[in-house]
Amino acid sequence: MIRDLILQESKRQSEVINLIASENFVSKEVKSALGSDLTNKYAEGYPGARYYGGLNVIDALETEVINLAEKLFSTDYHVNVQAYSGSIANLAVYFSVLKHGDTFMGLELSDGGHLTHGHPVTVSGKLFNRIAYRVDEKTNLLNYEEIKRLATEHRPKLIISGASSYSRKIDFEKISEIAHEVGALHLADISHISGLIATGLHPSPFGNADFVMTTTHKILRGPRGALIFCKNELAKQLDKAVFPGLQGGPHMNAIAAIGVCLEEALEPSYEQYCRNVIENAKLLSQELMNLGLKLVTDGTDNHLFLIDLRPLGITGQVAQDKLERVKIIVNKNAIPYDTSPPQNPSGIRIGTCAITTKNISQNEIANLAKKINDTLRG
Ligand code: DSN
Repeated sequence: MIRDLILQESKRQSEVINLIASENFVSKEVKSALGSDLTNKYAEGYPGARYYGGLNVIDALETEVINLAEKLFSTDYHVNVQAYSGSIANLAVYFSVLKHGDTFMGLELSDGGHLTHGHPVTVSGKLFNRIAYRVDEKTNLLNYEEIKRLATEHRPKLIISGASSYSRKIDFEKISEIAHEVGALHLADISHISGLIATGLHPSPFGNADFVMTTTHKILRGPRGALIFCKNELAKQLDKAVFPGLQGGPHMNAIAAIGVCLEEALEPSYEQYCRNVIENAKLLSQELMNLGLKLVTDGTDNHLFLIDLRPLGITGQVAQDKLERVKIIVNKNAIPYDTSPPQNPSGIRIGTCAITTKNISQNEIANLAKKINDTLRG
């Protein structure tokens, strides 16, 4: 029964056009590592300091994955490769430097931030005092002056940059500067754009930010998991926050699969893939605007953009359902200063990581834009 359902899902994935900005398709090699014998092994602890026997190979493997992560991002930061997911990785950073009730800053969810950046429904919002910063109401761009004003007023211990639905470049250096001026640390959550950073297509937070976190299953085309980087003086407390603070045994099969995706991302073809992701997002967004659709910030610098559905008089849920009926998969998404509820917001988010992996052509993108436009208006 489960086998049938897995096959059904594979079939579904092969029959639709996937425009979900955070999804992708992994290689056979990544899948093979995920399904390998490494899933049988417990490995609590870190290389050279474990609590079980039989770990010689596992130690070599985890050390190699760490080396690959440092190489891909050209950094000498400490790396932890064990976090089960981005949510846990962010939480580990918080627990490594914040105490219950401490203040930190993160981008408002409806403006492109992530739930784990302190939204009140999450543990990050319940345990800590999150001050949300917003994008500018007119331009919908990050307002660094306002971030600085809030940081000066609230004196947070940590400022988080990074987003799940922000289509423009982020000035990580500026945010590090603001954080350090008020005595805060800076966590750059680069989950959505890590590939662009690794290939030099987006300015890097490394060298300035104190922590850098990325999930591995989006543009990096790896398994579900995360990498946490930090300046070396923060390494001990970060590792302790991951294990034993939040997690038990690491999922060594997932860590091996992360290693495979990092090896793939170190190949020259990965840079071309990332260039194509951006080019396809720019082309698709331009075609949609030519057809009269309204986009938040009128375009994109990266792999994603948001369509503001208000001029069409439909909601995000309606748009998502209409598109799914013609086999185009998107997610409903809040737009900045959205007055509609999150369950039925005023926008949809579109990303090009998955269709670029499937080698979509420019002609197909023009046809796709027409189909999206016709469907939304139909
Ligand atoms: N849920 C992911 C996204 O879609 O952006 C972020 O974790």
